[in-house]
This record gives sequence, C-alpha cells and structure tokens, in this order.
Amino acid sequence: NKNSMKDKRIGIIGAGPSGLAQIRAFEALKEQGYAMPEIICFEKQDNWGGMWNYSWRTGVGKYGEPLHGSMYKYLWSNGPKECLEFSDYSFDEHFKKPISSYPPRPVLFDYIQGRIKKSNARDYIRFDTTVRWVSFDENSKKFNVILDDLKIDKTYSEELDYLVVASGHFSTPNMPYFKGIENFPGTVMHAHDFRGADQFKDRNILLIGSSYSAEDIGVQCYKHGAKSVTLSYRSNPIGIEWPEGIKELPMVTHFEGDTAFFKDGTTEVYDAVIMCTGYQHKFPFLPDELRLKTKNNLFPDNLYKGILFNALPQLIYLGMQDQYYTFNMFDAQAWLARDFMMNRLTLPKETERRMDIDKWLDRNNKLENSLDNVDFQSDYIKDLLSLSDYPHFNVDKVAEMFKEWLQDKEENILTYRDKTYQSVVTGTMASQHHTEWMDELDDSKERYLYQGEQEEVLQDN
Ligand code: FAD
Ligand code: NA0
Repeated sequence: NKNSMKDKRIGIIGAGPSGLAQIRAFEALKEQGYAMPEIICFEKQDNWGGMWNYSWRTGVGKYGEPLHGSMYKYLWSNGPKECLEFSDYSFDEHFKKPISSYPPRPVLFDYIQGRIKKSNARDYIRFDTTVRWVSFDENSKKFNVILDDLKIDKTYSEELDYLVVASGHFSTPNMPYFKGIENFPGTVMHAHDFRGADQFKDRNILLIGSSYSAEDIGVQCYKHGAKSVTLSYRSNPIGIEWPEGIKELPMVTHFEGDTAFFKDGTTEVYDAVIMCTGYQHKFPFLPDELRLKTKNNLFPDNLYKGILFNALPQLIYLGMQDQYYTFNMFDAQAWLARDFMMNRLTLPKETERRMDIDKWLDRNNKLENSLDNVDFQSDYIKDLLSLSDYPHFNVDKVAEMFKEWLQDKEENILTYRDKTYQSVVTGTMASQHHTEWMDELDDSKERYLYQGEQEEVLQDN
C-alpha cells in the first residue's frame, strides 16, 4: 500500500553524506508514487555536507556547540573517486566531462550537493538545530527528541516514529596522554583541529598514529614545506618507503621539554605534536540503552545489516563503520533503512538477526590485513545491495580498484593521486589532472575545473 506510511514521522540526525543519502532514498521512492511520511532532518551546522562542509573554526561553532568538522585546507580525496561514486548520480552527470580520480575537497563537496539540489531536500532540513536528548516511550513506541534551535536560542521537542542517527564518528578526538607533554613548549593539537599545513612550514613536526590522518597530514605538511616529519606508531608502522624528510619511529614513551623519547631509544626535538590518534563514537544525545558503543571497526556490534539497532530496529544508525567505501555505502544503507521504515522489508526475529550479526562479527575478527578488509566491506555492500533497489554497481571491480589503490600508495605516497581509474557507473576513464598533485598547491574548485575548460576551448578550436 503506497499510502500506508503517510502519517508516520521520521527524524534524521545530521545532514552529512549519510543523512543526505537517507533523504535521497525517500525522494527516489516518492518518484515512484509512494506517499511520503513526514521527514525532518536536524543539522547543527548552518549548511549540509557534514565533514565536507569545511570550517575554519576550531573548538566550538558560532553558537558554542562542539565543532563538527575535522577536514582541512588542501585536503584531496584519499581514495579514487570511482570507489565512492553514487550509482544513481554519476560524476559525468554532475561535471559533464571527465575529471581526475582524486579531486580536492571542494569538488567532492560540490558533487555531494548536486543530486540533492535537484530535489526539494533542503525543505526537510532544520539547520542550526542540535539534537540535545532522545528518549523512547515503550507505551507509545515513539521517540521524544529534545532540540535546540540555536539561532533563536529555543528548546523544543518532537515525537517521532523512527530515528536515523547519521551524526558521523570522526569528530570527537581520541586524545592520549604522554608523560611530560604538559610541559611541551610548542604546538600540541589533535588532527580534528588541524586546518592546514601553512603554520608548519620550516617546522619539525611529530605525528602520533599510523593511519589515514597521520599519513595524510604528514604528507601534506611535507608538501607544504615542513622541515621534517616524524610519524610514531603504536602497533604497526605504515611501512612504506618514505621520501627523504619523512620517517617512522616506534611509539613515544614521554617528553622532556621539546624533546620526544621513543621506544627504540631515539630522542628528537620538535616544534609541534599532532595527535593523529583517531576518534570516538560519541552520542551525547542518546541514553545508555539506545547508544551504540563501539570502536572504529568494519562491523560495529548490535547493528543488524550494519544499520538497525537490534534491540530496537526503529532506531537506525548510518555510516558507523570504518570506511573504505563511503558515499555508495551510505546510499546502500539508506535505501535499505528506507525500505524497512516504509514496510517494504520484513525483518526476521531478533534472535535470527543476532545470528546474522554474529556471522559478520566472526568474520570481522578474522581479518588480517587491508586486502581482507576490502573484501569484507565489499561483501557487506553486496549483501546490502541484494536487499534493496539501489541501482547495482560492479562491487568486485570497485574492490579491485581499492586493492590497486593500496598498491599505488605503497609504491609512491607522493604520486598515487596522479593515477586514474575507470568508473563502474558510466565506464568513463578519469582524465589526468592538469598539474601533478605534488605541484598543485591550490585546492579550489575554480582552479581544478578552470584549466579543464581551457583545454576544451582549445579542442573546440
Ligand atoms: P559526517 O560527514 O560527519 O556528518 C554528520 C553530520 O551530523 C554533521 O553535519 C554534523 O554537524 C551533524 N551532527 C552531529 N551531531 C549532531 C547533533 N547532535 N545534532 C544535529 N546534527 C548533528 N571519506 C571519503 O570518502 N574520502 C575522503 O577523502 C575522506 N576524507 C576524510 C578526511 C577527514 C579528515 C575525515 C575526518 C573524514 C574523511 N572521510 C573521507 C570520511 C567522511 O567521514 C565521510 O566521507 C563522510 O563525511 C561521512 O558522512 P556522515 O554523514 O556519516 O558523517
Ligand atoms: P584516523 O587516521 O584519524 O582516520 C579516521 C590511529 O591512532 C591508529 O594508528 C592507532 O594506532 C592510533 N592510536 C589510537 N590511540 C592511540 C594511543 N593511545 N597511542 C598511540 N596511538 C594511538 O583514525 P584511525 O581510527 O584510522 O586511526 C587511529 C578517518 O578519517 C578515516 O576513515 C579516513 O578515511 C579519514 N581521513 C581521510 C583523509 C583524507 O581523505 C585524511 C585523514 C583522515 P593502532 O595501534 O590502533 O593501530 C585525506
């Protein structure tokens, strides 16, 4: 019955790529003639895009809320765009011409907005609105959500039938302590507050961590003129051949003044320490019994199909996994979540769902390396795709691209972004960017697209 849901109310927390995917999923069904439930998306920032909505601020936003953004100037995609392409809205459809495989942040931000701008999505979103607290009434089976309208400083509440938590999980720093760091005279910050490499020019910097943030902030500081970059690992080094000027050392044991001491006995003097030590899944608006409690991993526990809170499936989490796949995974999740909310998907019993979760958890526990991780998340995506009508794409081909990307990075961390890949959505081969990544110091959309247009003019002539 295409009208059965029209009296229901659905709340979405966050208008980042995950929250926007949820809105887009409903819109897609509306186009098929379904009556829509009422959809309200709460977004504490004044614009959509989540992480991709760059902010120059650190600490708190203009209304005193913890600042969400962890992105920085000069950030370029860290994986091929062909691995995240929406299968219902291609890069070709958006940019009308081939672009390179590793666009800078403003270009991806533009792409995310493209398909949603074509609809009335903005009408669903209440900006400058923070979700303060959520409770669930066992009798009415509804959520009560307390909200702050930040602009007018007013608290109010809404009753909802379903709640989709799409608030992201790369925003609240995990900040370890090292003995003596309180007396370090230079800059100490977390990657969350890093806004660009400019201030680290000619500086000796120490990055703690060995994952994406350490790798990318390290390489960016190198590119923009840091004197030296040291990465300090806890478990495993990134272990690639670094260019002269970047090196990896084992974990710091402590600091004395501006000197860091490492596990292998090395000591070195630094101007700045950047903790690239990851983030916490943090939901200050959720009570104990509704809160997802997990580390950053590929299959958080208690989520059926990685999205439905098993004890209460009316509560849905999007994008809570560690991410190889991003935008297309959020889509596949959002389409399935939509079908569940629209009564188009019947759930098995809680115990059976538990067994399905355990199956994924068992496999997750056995993963040994990045290649296994890619296969795991690819199989997860295939499982999601088999359950909804999100346009299918060649997941095996994307998995291959991820594996090539891992190889590219290992071969040369400074040039991997100059490689090109082929779209699984349109078959289009990416174009070569006009400037090699190491020489490109401008990440603006204008600069990125401008030269391309010049080329077109030349070709036309
Ligand atoms: P987010 O983008 O984090 O959006 C969550 C939204 O929820 C935000 O708008 C926030 O304001 C809102 N919100 C949070 N709490 C509340 C509340 N209480 N009330 C109201 N609103 C709230 N992915 C890639 O694919 N490629 C990359 O190159 C890449 N680079 C990255 C670089 C960095 C530094 C980081 C941190 C992440 C990067 N990612 C990258 C991963 C990125 O997290 C995802 O691409 C994507 O942004 C996740 O979308 P999301 O909607 O789940 O979360
Ligand atoms: P991320 O690198 O910020 O990426 C997030 C790292 O921190 C691990 O190396 C971990 O070591 C280390 N660590 C944690 N606690 C520590 C402690 N107490 N002492 C020492 N080291 C500690 O975080 P994680 O979780 O991957 O790694 C934590 C996301 O941001 C990624 O999904 C990525 O896609 C995104 N990102 C993208 C880009 C670009 O696209 C740039 C930055 C970040 P161990 O021992 O646990 O291995 C350009």
